[in-house]
Amino acid sequence: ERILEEKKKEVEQLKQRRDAFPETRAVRRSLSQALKEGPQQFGLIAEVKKASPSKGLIRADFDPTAIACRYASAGAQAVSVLTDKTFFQGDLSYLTSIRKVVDLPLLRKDFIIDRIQIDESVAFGADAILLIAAALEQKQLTDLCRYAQKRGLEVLLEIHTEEELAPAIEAQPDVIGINNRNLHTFDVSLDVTRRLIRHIPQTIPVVSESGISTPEVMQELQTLGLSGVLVGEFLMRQEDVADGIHY
Ligand code: IGP
Repeated sequence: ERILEEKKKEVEQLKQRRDAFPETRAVRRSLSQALKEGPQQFGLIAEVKKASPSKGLIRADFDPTAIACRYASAGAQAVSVLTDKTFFQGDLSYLTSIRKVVDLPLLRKDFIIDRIQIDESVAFGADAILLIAAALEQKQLTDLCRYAQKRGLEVLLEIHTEEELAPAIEAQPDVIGINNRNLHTFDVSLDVTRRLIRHIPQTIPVVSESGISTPEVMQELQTLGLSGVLVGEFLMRQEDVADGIHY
């Protein structure tokens, strides 16, 4: 709730300052396609994440472009970039600087509640955005999803409960993310993925997010029919982030 309050203020400021965002490149990388390019069609979205509300500072020696390069050379299929400043110590400029050195699809990880943030994501070079079912009403969810797709971005729609399943499928995102972390309590359990995956049509690619670190878990998730995983903290805690990536 605190994060969303802060986002509303940011959006208001953004609307004040608005001098149309410059048009950027037309060619975008597809996140959903990239997932299929992983070994056995199981993809890794590697996250650039300096800090979080649940863990505080995760990595002191933090160089976003160097980290993204290591992810790319170690074989990740996509890079997730935290752009929220206040709670995750991220920055929108990381998208632009990573774009210059890495050719993988870039997912903008933030709390998107307004179309203007989608225009901003396009301008800063994102290929995909995150939408969080728990943060949006059904109408908003569907509207933001359509709008992003119209602007050429893919949408990764994140869910955490059974109740969020139907609205999420209704919105027709490109990828569904099952977040193992409860955003209110910060509890993490892989059971969330084990439970929810059974109810999602096989035509939609699904990734499991949060708290993933071992090859055994990756193997299990693949057996359950997931298309990939999104991993942040575990990779960010390796001295060389590439050391965390092994198939
Ligand atoms: C990554 P982890 O436990 O591997 O660092 O988790 C990712 O799932 C997490 O950063 C995340 C997130 C979010 C961050 C999932 N949903 C929404 C910000 C906003």
